[in-house]
Amino acid sequence: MANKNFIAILMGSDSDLPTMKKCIDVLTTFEVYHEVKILSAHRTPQQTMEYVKDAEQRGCSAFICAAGLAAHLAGAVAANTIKPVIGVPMDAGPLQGMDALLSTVQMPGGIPVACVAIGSAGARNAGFLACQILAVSDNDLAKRLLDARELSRKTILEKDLSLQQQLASENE
Ligand code: RP5
Repeated sequence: MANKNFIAILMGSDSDLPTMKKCIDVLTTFEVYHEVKILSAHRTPQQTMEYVKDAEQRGCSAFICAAGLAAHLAGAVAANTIKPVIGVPMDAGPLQGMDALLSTVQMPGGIPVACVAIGSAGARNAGFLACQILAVSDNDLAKRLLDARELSRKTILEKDLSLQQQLASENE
C-alpha cells in the first residue's frame, strides 16, 4: 500500500508481526496508507538504510520501528532521517521487553525517537500516534480520530452505567 503521505512500519523479525498487527490494524481502520517491512538494524543494516532513503523519497511521513532485545532499529532509522520515528519495544526474550524499552527510549540528545509502551499497547499507540501526526495537516483524518475518541468515551460510560445498575440490583 504505497502512496503519498504513507507510514512505513519496520520490524526486526517476523516474530514481531503478531504484535505489530495491532499497529497495522489501527492504520487500516483510519484509512492511512502504509507499508510493512521486515528489516533489522543488526541483520540487514544496509538494506534497512536503503529502504529508509527510498521511502523518504516516495513520500513517507513517519517511520514506526518495532524491535526486541538490544533494540537499535528505531535509533538507527532516526539517525538517517528527520521524519518522525516512533519506536515500539517488543516483549521478546527473558527481560520481557525492558531491554528493548531502554534501548529504544534512551536516545542521545538531537536524535529523537518517540518511544511508546512495550508490546501490544505500544503497537496500537504507535498506530494512533502516526495517525495524529498526519492529522496535523489532514482534517478528514482528524475527524475520524475525534469520532473514535467519542465512541471510546461513550463505550466506557455505558459500561459504567451497566456496572452501577448491576451493583444496585445486588444490593436490593
Ligand atoms: C529483534 O530480535 C527482533 O525485533 C525480535 O524482536 C527479536 C528476536 O528476533 P528473532 O530471533 O525472533 O528473529 O531483532
